[in-house]
Amino acid sequence: MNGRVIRIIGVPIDLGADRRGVDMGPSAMRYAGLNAELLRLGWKVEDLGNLEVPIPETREINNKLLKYLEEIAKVNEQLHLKVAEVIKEGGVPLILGGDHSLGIGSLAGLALSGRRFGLIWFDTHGDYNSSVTTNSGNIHGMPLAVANGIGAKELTSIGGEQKKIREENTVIIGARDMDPEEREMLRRSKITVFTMNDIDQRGMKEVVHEAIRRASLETDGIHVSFDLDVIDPLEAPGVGTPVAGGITYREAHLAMELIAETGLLISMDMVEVNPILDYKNKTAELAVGLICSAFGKRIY
Ligand code: Z70
Ligand code: MN
Ligand code: MN
Ligand code: MN
Repeated sequence: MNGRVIRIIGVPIDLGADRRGVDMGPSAMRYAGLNAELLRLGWKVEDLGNLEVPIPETREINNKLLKYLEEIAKVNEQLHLKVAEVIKEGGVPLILGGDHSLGIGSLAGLALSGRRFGLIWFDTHGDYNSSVTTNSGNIHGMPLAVANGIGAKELTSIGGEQKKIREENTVIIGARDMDPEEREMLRRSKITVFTMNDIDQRGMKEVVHEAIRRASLETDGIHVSFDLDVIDPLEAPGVGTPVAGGITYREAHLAMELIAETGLLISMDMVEVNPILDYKNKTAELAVGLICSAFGKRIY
């Protein structure tokens, strides 16, 4: 298609979530044929393998408001260096999760690379908690806040002290489950939140057009962070945190196709695939299909 190389980085982490299993997400997506599908689209593909991530059974929770903080910080330290390196070499990082705490490292890496990027965050959740607002202590509920400079210093300082995103260029799509104080924090920010209500009222096409417009204002690329739990659990049962009333298979593909058409996609996270809860790898296959749509696959 364009001779550029997609570099796949697996992050088999589930320390950021309460439920085990999303650590197997990278394997499930590879097993679903990710690399071959991307090659078929004309991309060069280089799989960099998985980062080394400890399993919870070998660790202790030291802080109930920031569970596995040290471990998660360490993984994201590694991840952000890899992401920055791939971008500086002209490649496109594709980060496979794992829970969404890896968003801390991918955004820090993008920032470190020096690219001016916008962000479209597909998620049921706001992921805008901190130790002050969290009810769970799970760091996968915090990455967007961390990228915006809010939260534990061990996390916000990865890739430098500065904020990693610009609020004006940041858009959440598909929100339907936010904690009360998290919602207030988001409201006070300049981040745009398109909820399921917006999608119902305006349609996915219009919502994504508006998201692209905002993410591309004075930037030179868009990062997509895709939490599979944004999709309705009837169609994506294998996710870390299933919540009823999500976007459809078709809306999700449409969104990825509209983003592909812009030619602005510079990197992508695909997170929260949980093979334990999945049915015959259905959700991982959906994830691979969405990645392909985002990277230019057309029906006709
Ligand atoms: C909740 C929390 C979350 C993903 C769950 C949920 C956060 N707001 N994120 N699943 N991907 O625990 O902070
Ligand atoms: Mn949680
Ligand atoms: Mn998330
Ligand atoms: Mn989520």
